[in-house]
Amino acid sequence: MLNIQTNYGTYAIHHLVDLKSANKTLVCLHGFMGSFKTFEFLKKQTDYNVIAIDLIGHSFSEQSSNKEDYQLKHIAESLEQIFDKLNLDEFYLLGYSYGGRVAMTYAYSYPNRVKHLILESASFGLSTEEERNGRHLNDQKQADSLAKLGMKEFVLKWQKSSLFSSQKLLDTSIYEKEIHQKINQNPICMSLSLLESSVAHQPNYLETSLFDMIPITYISGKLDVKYTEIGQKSAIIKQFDFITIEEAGHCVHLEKPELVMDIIFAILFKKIIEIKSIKAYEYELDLVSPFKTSYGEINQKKADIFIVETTNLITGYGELVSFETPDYIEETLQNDRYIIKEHLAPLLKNKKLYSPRQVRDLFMPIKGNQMAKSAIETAIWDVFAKDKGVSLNEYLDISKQPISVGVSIGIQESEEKLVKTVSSYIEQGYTRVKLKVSKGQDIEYIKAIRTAFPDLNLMVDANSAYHLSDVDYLKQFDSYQLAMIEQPLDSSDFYEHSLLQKQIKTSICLDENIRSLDDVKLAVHLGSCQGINLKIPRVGGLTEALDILNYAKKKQLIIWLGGMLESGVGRSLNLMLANHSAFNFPGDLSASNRYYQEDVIEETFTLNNGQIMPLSNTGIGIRLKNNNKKIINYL
Ligand code: OSB
Ligand code: MG
Repeated sequence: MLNIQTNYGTYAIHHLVDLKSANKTLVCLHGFMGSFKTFEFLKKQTDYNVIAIDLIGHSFSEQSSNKEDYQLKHIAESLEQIFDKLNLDEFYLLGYSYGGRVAMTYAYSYPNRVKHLILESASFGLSTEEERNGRHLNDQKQADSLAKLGMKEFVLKWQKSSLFSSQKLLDTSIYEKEIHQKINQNPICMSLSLLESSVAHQPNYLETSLFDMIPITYISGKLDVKYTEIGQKSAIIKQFDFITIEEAGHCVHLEKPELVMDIIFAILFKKIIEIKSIKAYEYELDLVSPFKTSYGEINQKKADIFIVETTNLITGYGELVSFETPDYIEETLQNDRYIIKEHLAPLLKNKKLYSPRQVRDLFMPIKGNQMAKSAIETAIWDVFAKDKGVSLNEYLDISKQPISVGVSIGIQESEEKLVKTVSSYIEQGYTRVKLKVSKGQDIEYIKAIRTAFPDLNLMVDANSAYHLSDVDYLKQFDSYQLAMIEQPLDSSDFYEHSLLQKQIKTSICLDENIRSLDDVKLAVHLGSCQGINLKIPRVGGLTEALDILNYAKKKQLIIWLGGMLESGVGRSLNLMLANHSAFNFPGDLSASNRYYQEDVIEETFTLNNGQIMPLSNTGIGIRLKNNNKKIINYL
């Protein structure tokens, strides 16, 4: 921490990451009752320098009792002196709420050093004398309330504002840290800040030339209706970029730190993308051997590979994994093509994207159809990683290591045939075997495998073959040390699974009915399962998958990565995620030769000591083989 004396008080300056002189610098200004700690989430990155300044009267800056020090134009003057002393000639300026108003005041008075202004949930100012007077009276009331209640009660009352209500959904530890930081401020200084730095004493920047002087980006949380409207309406009159984030309130950086980080990165490094086209190739892939489940058998799988191209000519690939028949879940390939063409692709038209995480937000008006969404969303993750010049592994900050994998074996003609098949997979090095079962083609098969391979890490997948009335029948499974039984009951049931789990010892793992983080929460709270098969496409893409992984880690769930008989495109994506630290069981990730006669990508995944290595090139790392297929236009 550095203390810098100015004409209007001494300020505390915090370098949040190791300073590198060659790097760009982001200066951050916190909100009312906040501190430099607001921006600690930016410590995770090393791409740019982060300087957070405690505003006057806040945290480590001077607890000044001098009214003048709190006037916005004097704060701006102090900041100019600070930047001068730091020899900071050029920087990006981020201001949250009150800090956003300080940032505007500074940038308007001293525009030369500011490359770009990023405003998070900040008011531009009021238009009429009447509004300003009203605001002043209200500030006075707040200050009186602070004097009467003291810091703690005042903060608790302050937090009751609808601007912050969504924060209560955060982890209690995060929420309490936020409250604690505010309670520790000096009440006299907070009162001065409230009164002297008020919106009542600033111009309405929408009526100034600020927007012609500096490029501006405005961020709001969609649940904060007031500031979202301010951003939206103002962006129509003035030249600036407006971004609103779903499922976040006023304090966007607290509720969606990754998204805010991505937005900052995109602005600093000019990595904002626009989709130019979406196209697809339609493949028909022949399986090396038929895949039989409790609901049907296939010899061939159709796979559409989506190709997303940006205006700066980056190409991302995503796989549509749905089946032609709605027998695994209700989604079908034919319908997904329609959904992408008519409903998803148009949502991306002429949109600036700062983060792959924004795609889930953009797709939110369209219900369900997760696999359709995932095909496009994952292609856009590929684009962003490529634009940054790193593998998706690295982009997600997941280590690149060989991954222990399992194999999913379809129902075989006979027990002898099954033992042979399993034996050959074990010889190849697979560390976990999953048997597909259906009623009648189960116990004898399990028994045969268990007898032949007493120590094998073995599990079964029923794909909804049983009914709750089969509970006594299913109890027999408990004698075979199965790691788990996947989706024994209906593909949309949670309740009966919870009843079943109470009566059988074998852990239930849910697959078909997990379409979102909400589904995982429901399953956990009902006790429907102990494990989750996480398939990126079944939950609508990588953003939701990552949220599920973070939740699973906190709840210490058994979680592993499932497959959809993907071609090399989807498989490479799966392998990029499979080293995520939340996974704790080998996934359905097999070598290329287990699946198709011929794959769609140049690369092959081979098994080495039971492990597969993710690819290393940028993005998902694949190159599509040349083909003479017709290309289908979606956008
Ligand atoms: O239920 O997990 C399933 C494949 C297609 C459809 C459903 C399922 C499966 C698998 C995974 O078992 C096979 C794989 O991709 O290795
Ligand atoms: Mg399954």
